[in-house]
Amino acid sequence: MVKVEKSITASFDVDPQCGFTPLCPDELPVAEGHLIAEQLNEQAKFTNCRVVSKDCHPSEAPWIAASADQVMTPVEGDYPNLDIKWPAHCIVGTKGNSLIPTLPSEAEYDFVVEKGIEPEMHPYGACYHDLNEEISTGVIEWLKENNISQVIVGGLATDYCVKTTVLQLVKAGFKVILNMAACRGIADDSIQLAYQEMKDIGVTLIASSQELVS
Ligand code: VGL
Repeated sequence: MVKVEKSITASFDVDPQCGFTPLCPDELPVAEGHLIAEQLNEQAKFTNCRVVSKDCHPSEAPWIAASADQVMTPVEGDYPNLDIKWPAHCIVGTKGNSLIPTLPSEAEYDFVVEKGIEPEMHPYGACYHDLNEEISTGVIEWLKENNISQVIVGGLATDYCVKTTVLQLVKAGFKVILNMAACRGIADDSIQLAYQEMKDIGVTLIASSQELVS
């Protein structure tokens, strides 16, 4: 069991948006992505503080793949904050951008991170707007101001935005618990690598919120 002290712990929902679930099959659907909501709601019961990050993308950007065969190929041109191409997803004002319906409304969260609004930026982690991790989204500062030292993380996708956010939080000094039942990922091999990478830097991996005690 993993003991959690409510007053110093936050629950962090990484990109739990319809665009990463089978509810939006034309975006970036992660298998079973919509099923994470229940576990995110469970883990939040062990905290007084709930944070969410959202991909908020424009409809046109150099990283948007024009066809399926371009997905995950390198972005060409001088774009220091882009790496590979992805299908269009989580575009502001569309269903894909909205939170999975069984989660709280955005207004009910204590802090909301919006990232990826600029066409030439496509960050994965929720803590920085840029890949070099120089432009803060403000969430690390906010958590510290609120005396949070431990974070329980879940979200989409395990092998991209969740992993990157977890690494950023560890680097910033937080103790991180990853709730695996509250995550789903894109590819099995990269999910396993992500788990290993997180374990190696001291993240506590739990199978589900049932391993938490207050
Ligand atoms: C994500 C790939 C592309 C994620 C976002 O949220 O994990 N993955 N964009």
